[in-house]
Amino acid sequence: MATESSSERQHVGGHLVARRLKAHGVTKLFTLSGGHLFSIYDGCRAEGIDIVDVRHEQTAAFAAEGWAKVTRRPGVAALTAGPGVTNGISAIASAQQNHSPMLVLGGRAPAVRWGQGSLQEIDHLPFVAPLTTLAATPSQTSDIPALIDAALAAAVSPPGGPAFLDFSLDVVFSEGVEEDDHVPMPDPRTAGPEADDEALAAAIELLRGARRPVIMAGTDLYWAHAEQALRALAEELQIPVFLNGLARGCLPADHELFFSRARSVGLRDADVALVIGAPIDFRLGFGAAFGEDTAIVAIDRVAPARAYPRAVAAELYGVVSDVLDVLRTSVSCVTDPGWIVALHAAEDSARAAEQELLLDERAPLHPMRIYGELAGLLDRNAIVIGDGGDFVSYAGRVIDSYEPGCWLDPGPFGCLGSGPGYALAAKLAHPERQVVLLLGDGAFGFSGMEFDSLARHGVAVVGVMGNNGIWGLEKHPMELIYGYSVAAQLRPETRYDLVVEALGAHGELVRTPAQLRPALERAFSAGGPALVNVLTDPSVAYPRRSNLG
Ligand SMILES: Cc1ncc(C[n+]2csc(CCOP(=O)(O)OP(=O)(O)O)c2C)c(N)n1
Repeated sequence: MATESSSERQHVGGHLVARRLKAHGVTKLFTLSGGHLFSIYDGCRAEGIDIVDVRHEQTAAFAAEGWAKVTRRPGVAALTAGPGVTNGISAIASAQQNHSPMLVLGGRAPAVRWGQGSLQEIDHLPFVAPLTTLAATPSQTSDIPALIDAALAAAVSPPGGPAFLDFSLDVVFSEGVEEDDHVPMPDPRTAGPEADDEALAAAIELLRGARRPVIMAGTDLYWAHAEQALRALAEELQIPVFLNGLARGCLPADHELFFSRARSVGLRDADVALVIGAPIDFRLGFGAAFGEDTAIVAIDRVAPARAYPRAVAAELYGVVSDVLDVLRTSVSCVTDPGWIVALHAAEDSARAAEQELLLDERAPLHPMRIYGELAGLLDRNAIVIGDGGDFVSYAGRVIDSYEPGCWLDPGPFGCLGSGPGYALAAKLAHPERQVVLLLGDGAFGFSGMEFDSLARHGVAVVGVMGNNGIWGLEKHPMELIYGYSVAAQLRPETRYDLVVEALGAHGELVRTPAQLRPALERAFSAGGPALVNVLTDPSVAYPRRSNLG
């Protein structure tokens, strides 16, 4: 039997990085250039990992997160030492809150001169560690392969999140030995503890007595690949389903048990709520979205990092689909058929009430009119990404998802500027699918330069902008509270369509509803990235109850 000699197992650090990434199935590295990273680039080139370079490190890191969101496999970004890593911090924080598995590779000033003031020298670990599942600096080149294994394992192990490794210049440019084969990543479907038997029994008891049960499922259901178990549970026990975060699409929007507009009444009037993989945070009114008497059964992959803001009747942490299967097979349907009928009535009347705005004829346009038109052009598996304020809130309300991983918003961290990175990664991961990027004109300012990246890499994302000339989600609430607003104005009618044309993309300006559909159609058939700049009515304020608290 042939064995490798130690010289064959000897590689430059950057090649050790790339070889290990490749062994784990990584195909793309999102990055922005920096000399500290050259050895990693050289390794990626040798291993056939595509290097996708962007115009701001924040985008590279958001692209890595976006890759994770649409593939459920870790995305990888490489950020140069110092400012490259600090520029990526918002995306790392976002991935932490979304439990998105990703690996951030940092450059790092040379170890041999540490503390002497090298270019871009800063110790990343103290500020990255609180945001990551693992943060480390290999002290020797030969440590690299095992650390890549450990970092990817930490990224995908429940609850999941970003992992970080940085590579001192001298370590990553030196040679080291690749000792062993890689350790495979844990399977996200089966990783996790065993749910507690007593808690399971309590949950079964509650469900047996439920007449008006609901399921409220969120992002961790998606990461746990539990959409089939969710569907089976809902169908067999006739439980209405509400979805948020990345769970949107885990039950198709046209399923008879899927509800969205009926959410307030559904959660408020439920006697038992199975809260599956969804944090009880501001999106659920810190628990107040449920009725005072609603018994909450919390189900997730692992216990949450935060204490629950209200009492929870049972907590089940483990392999989510196994837990759901046990509940399904232990309880027979007792749902009051009138409960489903009542929710359908609430859903249907809310949908009917939306029709007027979806067909609104005003110019500049009502944002809802844009979604009314867009809905007719979207494929069932289109990936829709939201990056903005009020414009995206409207989309969140009316855009329906039919498959998992088809709706991407920043999540609870709410970072504007995430959209172009998400969109770049989504289209690279799924070139055959429509990828639509919904942008506020304010949001565009954070990473609009990425239309250059989309054009350079030939990535046909269709951007649709709600251009109201203001920071709408801030201006309207401030005026409501203070009677005036500051720092809320943008330039009216800015020609962002011409900006993207200058960057090599296709641009469209839409002033009237009649211009919208032809412009969208041209954008979808442009064969490259496009932006439809729709002038929208700045007097429209999204009807929200609260903003911050
Ligand atoms: C990085 C970042 N900065 C600031 C905010 C606060 N913020 C939330 S929404 C919003 C306004 C967004 O304006 P725009 O994208 O034009 O959308 P609109 O609300 O006008 O539809 C702002 C400033 C944020 N969430 N993230």
